[in-house]
Amino acid sequence: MIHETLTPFPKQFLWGAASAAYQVEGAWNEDGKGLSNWDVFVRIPGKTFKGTNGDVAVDHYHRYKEDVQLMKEAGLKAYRFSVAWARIFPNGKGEVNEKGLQFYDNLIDELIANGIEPILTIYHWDLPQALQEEYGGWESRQIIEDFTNYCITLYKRYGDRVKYWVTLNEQNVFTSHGYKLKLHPPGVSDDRLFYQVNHHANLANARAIVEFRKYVPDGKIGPSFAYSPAYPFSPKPEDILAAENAEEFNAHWWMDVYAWGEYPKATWNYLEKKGIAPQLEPGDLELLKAGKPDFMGVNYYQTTTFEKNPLDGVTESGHFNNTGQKGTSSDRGIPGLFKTIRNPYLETTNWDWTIDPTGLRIGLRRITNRYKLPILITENGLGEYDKVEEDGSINDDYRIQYISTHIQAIQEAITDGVDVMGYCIWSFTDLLSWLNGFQKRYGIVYVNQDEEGGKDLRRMKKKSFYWYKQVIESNGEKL
Ligand code: BGP
Repeated sequence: MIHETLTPFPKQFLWGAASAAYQVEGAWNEDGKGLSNWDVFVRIPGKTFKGTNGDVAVDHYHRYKEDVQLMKEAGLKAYRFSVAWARIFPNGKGEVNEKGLQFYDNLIDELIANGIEPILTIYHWDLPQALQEEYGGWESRQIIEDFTNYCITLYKRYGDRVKYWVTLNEQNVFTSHGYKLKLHPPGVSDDRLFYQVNHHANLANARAIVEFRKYVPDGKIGPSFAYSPAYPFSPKPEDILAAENAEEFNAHWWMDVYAWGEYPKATWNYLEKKGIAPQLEPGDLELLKAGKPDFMGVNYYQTTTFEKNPLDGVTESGHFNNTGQKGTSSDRGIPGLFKTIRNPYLETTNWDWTIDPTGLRIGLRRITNRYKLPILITENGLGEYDKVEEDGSINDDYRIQYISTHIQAIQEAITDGVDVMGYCIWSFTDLLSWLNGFQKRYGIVYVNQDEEGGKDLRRMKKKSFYWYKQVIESNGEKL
């Protein structure tokens, strides 16, 4: 559809920015915080780019007031942040740490005092290490009880002020990277366990939503899904089928459960035949159906293109580009289902992520047609190298180009009829990229921090900061 005129963004549109506790806070062992799985994982040699960790990150824990002032200056309507579970429960359960609760009280109050709507992510990957050690974290159904208790603690404490909540950030990423690809903690590769862990996360997500209704009846809650819409490489039916396989395996496998409480059929049958389908217990499917979200949270960065993969074809053990050397990532796939292939029509970043604003529109429409839920875009942005000029300016026109074309695609989707509640750029300040150190920058505010550390961490507004401010002021009219 090519529209002659575009529908304006809704008046209440949440123009925002997002972050995650481990990537910004630092203060990894302060004020009673317990260890998280990431605090431990990053210390294993070779796991992250140049061995970077979030011990200091960008020191948001101590500089949150300054950061919120910058958000106010940019005119942000919303700020999505995550709570570090191990700050609230240093051992994941049991005794609560009042100082941890207090930190987020302060942050939330500061945001509200400055006219910024808080969007709270309950879990953005930093699991209390104590739970990993006690029962394998997500590997055990015990996690459901402890996660629910953690959620209720947050609902009771912040539910009066926080109205937008995200349950799990990118469940598809933390389970697959943790239990298939060995890239995230606990660094395991075990297909059966991966599907079981993911099932526990689904149950925890549903329970969190069911409990939410009791404590924050006027709030809205949903998961954040990392959605990379699948394209077929060619019009060959076998490539179309490969893309359908990928869409079901990589997207419906999660979003169908969130929205309908059902696992998609072909994937389920495939896994059952292989003996790796998750084990269900009585009551599981009822719980999944009961935990209906208010919106689908979407983290969108790129699309992926697929072609047929024979039974003796490529596997998932390809090379990932975590160095920023363009062209170093390799294709991956599941034999008999699909394999990735470079899309000749799309530019890529230095980290080999495709740049595809139309893919966002396509993804938003697919979600709308399939699930009929409103969508909150919980992340979208460009990770690139930035250069500070001699006069201190940072001219990140490439980031402006990326974000503006994606916002335009959102407006087109809105004109198509998609209900988009808001849009969070990833990220506000620069921050630690989990595996890519500090050189892969996302912020509209530069932070003087690098892999060597010891910098003064000062904040500097990039060109994109001023640009985004004007986008917000004009409610998306001035791109
Ligand atoms: C998402 C995560 C974020 C963030 C972003 C950018 O998957 O939710 O936490 O890191 O991707 O990814 P990266 O830092 O790997 O470039």
